Amino acid sequence: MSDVLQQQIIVEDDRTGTHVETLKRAILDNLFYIAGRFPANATSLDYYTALAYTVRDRLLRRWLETLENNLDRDARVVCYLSAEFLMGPHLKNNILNLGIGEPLEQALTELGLDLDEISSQEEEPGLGNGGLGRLAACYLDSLATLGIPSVGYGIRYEFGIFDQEIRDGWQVEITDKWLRLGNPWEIRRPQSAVKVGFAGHTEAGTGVDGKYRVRWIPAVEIKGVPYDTPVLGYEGRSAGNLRLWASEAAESFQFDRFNTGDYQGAVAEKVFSENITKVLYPNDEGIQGKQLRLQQQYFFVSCSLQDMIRVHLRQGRSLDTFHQKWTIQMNDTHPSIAVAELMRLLMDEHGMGWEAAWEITRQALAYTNHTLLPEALERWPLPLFSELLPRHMEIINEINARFLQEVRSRFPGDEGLIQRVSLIDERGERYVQMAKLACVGSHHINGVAALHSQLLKTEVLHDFNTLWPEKFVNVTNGVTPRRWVALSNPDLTALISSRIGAKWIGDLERLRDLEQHVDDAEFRSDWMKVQYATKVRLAAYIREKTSALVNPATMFDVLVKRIHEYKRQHLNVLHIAALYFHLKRNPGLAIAPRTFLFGGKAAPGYYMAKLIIKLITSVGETIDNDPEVRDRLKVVFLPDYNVSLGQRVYPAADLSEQISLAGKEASGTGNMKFAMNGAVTIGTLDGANVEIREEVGPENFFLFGMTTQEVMARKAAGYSPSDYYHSNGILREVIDAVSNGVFSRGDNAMFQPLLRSLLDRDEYMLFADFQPYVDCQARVSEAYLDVDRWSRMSILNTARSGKFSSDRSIRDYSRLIWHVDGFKAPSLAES
Ligand code: F58
Repeated sequence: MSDVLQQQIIVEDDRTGTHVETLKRAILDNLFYIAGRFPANATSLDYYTALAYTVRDRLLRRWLETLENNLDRDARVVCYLSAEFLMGPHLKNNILNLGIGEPLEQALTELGLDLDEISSQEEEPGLGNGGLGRLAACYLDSLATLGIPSVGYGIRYEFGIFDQEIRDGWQVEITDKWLRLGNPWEIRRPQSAVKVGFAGHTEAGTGVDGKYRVRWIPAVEIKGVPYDTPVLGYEGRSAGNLRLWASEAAESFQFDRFNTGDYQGAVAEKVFSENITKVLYPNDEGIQGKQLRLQQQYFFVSCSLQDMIRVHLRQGRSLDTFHQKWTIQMNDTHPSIAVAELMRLLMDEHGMGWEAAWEITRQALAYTNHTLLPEALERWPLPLFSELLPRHMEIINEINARFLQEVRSRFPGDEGLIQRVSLIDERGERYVQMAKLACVGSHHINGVAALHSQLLKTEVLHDFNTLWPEKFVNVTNGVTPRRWVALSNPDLTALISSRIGAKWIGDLERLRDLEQHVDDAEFRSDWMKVQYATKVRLAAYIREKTSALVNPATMFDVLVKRIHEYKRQHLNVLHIAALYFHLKRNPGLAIAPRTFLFGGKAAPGYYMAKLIIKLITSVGETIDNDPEVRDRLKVVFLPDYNVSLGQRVYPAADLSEQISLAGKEASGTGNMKFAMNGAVTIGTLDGANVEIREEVGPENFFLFGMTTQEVMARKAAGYSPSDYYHSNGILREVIDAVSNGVFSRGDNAMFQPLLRSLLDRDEYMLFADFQPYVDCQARVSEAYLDVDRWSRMSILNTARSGKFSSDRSIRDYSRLIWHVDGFKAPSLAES
């Protein structure tokens, strides 16, 4: 055959083609037409914009095709209502899911560009605090991957979670301006805007049909404008939608007031409206919200429900079938006002009677609980609630009256029960209790790990379990292996795929096939080499960001998550201090040198958490200044822990610290990300640690600490932390050192609040778990010195982490709660 005939002629659309030449043309085209630049004077940011649009063009077709397809299939839609979606950077994730990594890298190389440099320009959308928001993002990935029609509904905060800087060892918060440079991934849909009311009063009367009707006349009305972000599934076969609402003024300002000289009054409504989605509350569990928080919650819930109803009616359906078409998952209680709002919309806006509306509401909604901390259960002072949402207050009172009536008839005379389950807390100042509202208004209630779901039934929601045991199910959390392994850890991904093929990325149970390679010395050695290389990369990053020098040959012992007393970062610090004194006394000791890495943000108003950060950095500084120990121990606090940093950290960890007090962490999801990447866990029997240990095997997990039962028993018997202080010399030495200013340049006042809380109360029982933790850490050190043993443990952690894919979680939700199934178009290669 002649050369001319052999040459394939490729005709591709510049917006969808994926061959190298087409991609190069598309990037340059977008650089010119979108970023408005010639290559000669384009910056990395310009190239980021050009590349982002090039990738976006390619996913829009799949996205719109999926939406069409869902319409044709008449499929049930999962609506995931969440006040937070912590999506992480989009660019590389979309490249991965589109499967265009190779031609794109080549195109960029030929253009003299570097993907890492370009993608580092992307500001990550930090629209969440931690685990709960990130879980929502993993679930959208899996819903799209499994081809389940889905919409993630949430809030388009103008300012997401603050950026964290560390100055003089303390956390400093910096405003997150993620939209500053634009956001190529979203599409504003002003034609789908809806109106949301606040405050005002209600009027009861008779509708045109002669039936009793209530009208709510809000004092203010604002506009919710949706912004859509396509969420592509793995292999690009289907996609979902993330629809985030931004608040705007219904009118830009009131001309009548403006004309009469009342300038401030004229714009007051605009300011009120725009404030609602201005900023994400950076609160951690337990810190109660303010009025604006309730406004945010109601705002996005109302927008989302109105959106569903509009689509439903536009498709020519009757609202009697609303629950058949839409299944709505409430991510914690933040969207639980949906119970009252759906009732209001069905009754007041669409003329339905109470019974029918209640039936539909209950069959449409389901509730996921994410916390066992009693202080974290949301409740709103009744006066605040009824002023802001007077109609919803009436509806909730009616729901409550009917509910309590039902309870009375089932459990006559049990007034204690009535008081405990009432939606309104009547002891002293009155509150609306949102978890109870969510329970009453939902067809299913789930916890997020087996232990957590069990404790919900026996403790936190015990009475509701007595009323409706059939409502309670468990869905153990999961994380997406696309972002958390394939994207974060490309070298490990390549190594795994070289042995067992690449199908595991879409079917994580297949990782089990790695087990048969665990006895292969060459494989183990390759595994450890990959691990070492990721540590070298993280060390370089740490050096660049903090100027700290980290030795990649040491064990990387990592604790990254929000800073909270129940998560016990300070227990880790106590161990480091104990090790420090131990090494000083025994300079010849043969222990594995360690680098302790910490990361996480403290809620700005949570003083104790901020003090814990200061303690970590202070111990780190003392060790750095001690030539006797600093080659064997190193402590680094990684500033600004977020999704991007997580992607660097999980792959580089040897040891994963999951050390919360048993019964406090609902699940944890970082624990899963570590295990998938081959880190071995040191942990308590808390949250999903229990299941991780079950899966990977007790011999591949370092367990310590009290069980939940032991915690309860010890509390009941009267826990006295000072007994431990007096009877344990190691603990006493550490506590005294902190107290005497050994780690704070002689300042013996700085850490007193923390020490007092430990010595007086120790709510999270660090002292009780201290010695078992120290002993367990000694076993870790010993195991780490045995490379053979450690590499086997590491491989088996990855091989047996299949259960923790969010694909499995979404299948569980689909089977147990949503009753939906997926449909996938042929893969891009097949179509
Ligand atoms: C977390 N909750 C749980 N809440 O603590 C964690 O165990 C679990 O794995 C995760 O949810 C996912 O199920 C959590 O992240 C928050 O961030 C709330 C945000 C809004 C204010 C209260 C805390």
